[in-house]
Amino acid sequence: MGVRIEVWKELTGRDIGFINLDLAQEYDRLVDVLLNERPDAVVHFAEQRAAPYSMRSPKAKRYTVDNNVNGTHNLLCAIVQTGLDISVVHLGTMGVYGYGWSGTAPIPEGYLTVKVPTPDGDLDREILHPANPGSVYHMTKTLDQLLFAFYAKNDGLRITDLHQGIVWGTQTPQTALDERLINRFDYDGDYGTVLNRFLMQAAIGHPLTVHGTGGQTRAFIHIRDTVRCVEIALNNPPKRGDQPSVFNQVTETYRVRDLAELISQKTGVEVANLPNPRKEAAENDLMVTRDRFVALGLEPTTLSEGLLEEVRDISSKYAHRADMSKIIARSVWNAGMETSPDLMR
Ligand code: USQ
Repeated sequence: MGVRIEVWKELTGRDIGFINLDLAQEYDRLVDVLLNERPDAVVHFAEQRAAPYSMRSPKAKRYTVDNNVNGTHNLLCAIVQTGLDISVVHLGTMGVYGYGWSGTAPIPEGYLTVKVPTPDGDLDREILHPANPGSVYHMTKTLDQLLFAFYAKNDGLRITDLHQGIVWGTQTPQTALDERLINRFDYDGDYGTVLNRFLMQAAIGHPLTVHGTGGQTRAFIHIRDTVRCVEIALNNPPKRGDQPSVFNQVTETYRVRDLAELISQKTGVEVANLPNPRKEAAENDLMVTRDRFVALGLEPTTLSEGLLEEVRDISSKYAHRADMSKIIARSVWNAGMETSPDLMR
């Protein structure tokens, strides 16, 4: 972190302050930081972010809930305590909606219009889309949604929740300025996301690790668009008294097996259909409404040859660091579920 901050200063002349604080544990320090800094906005990324890690053990499940839910609540409570008008932009997940619940109906941006039958006729109501998490990690993000709804209603906090899809890619225009600004690249079974894992596997000649049939359809976004979306959200906060503003932060949807086939065709690396360590639908459709960011100026980065190659090139460059024993996903959703042995040593 120290090096990256120094390099950023060297390249741009700008300072980035850094305070190492545990949001879930150090409440009083958090209040002091807010009072000293008096920020206009807080971007809240301070959560354990991996579904497989959250299912790894009772300890990991408890850590994920304690850290994520406490951290979010501490932030909201601290903002109210300071009395400052600070807007919050939170990194949520598409996984709060679950997969397949609404069939082929497009998933709306956070809220669903429903009819409530009453003895006096139907009432039209807008409700938070039903939560349908597929892991302890995703469950914490659904709990965050309730915290946001309460603090927006009770205290008038201005909150934006970004329901982000699976991030792929490694470089943003900022990190590409200097190798010392390089971002972390997770390829392991717990933290690596699927498309980056496939690209890394292709770079080292490892069979592509498709879970089950690969019929899982998921929403994706390139890392460049992630940072652009956060910028757009910061510039367009809700008003005091509004319900939390929800954006679906995704640009495209793909089926896992189609991504594997695409990469296999380009690289000649074979596809391996492995036992799925997760409890998830083997096949699902996914339609997502994602109009809000586009209306506010996002120009979606789509899956392109050049960007796929950029990830593969970076993976090849650092291939000597790959630990083959970390590639197979081994966090299982229920005790006793089957996992694959290592495919390469
Ligand atoms: N998968 C494979 N092979 C692999 C890895 C994953 O077939 O080697 C499959 C998984 O079984 C799953 C799908 O690919 O069906 C996506 O897995 P993932 O690990 O890429 O994504 P996920 O666990 O859903 O979580 C990631 C991020 C999380 C974020 C979420 C967005 O780790 O922080 O919230 O993507 S979303 O999936 O839209 O909820």
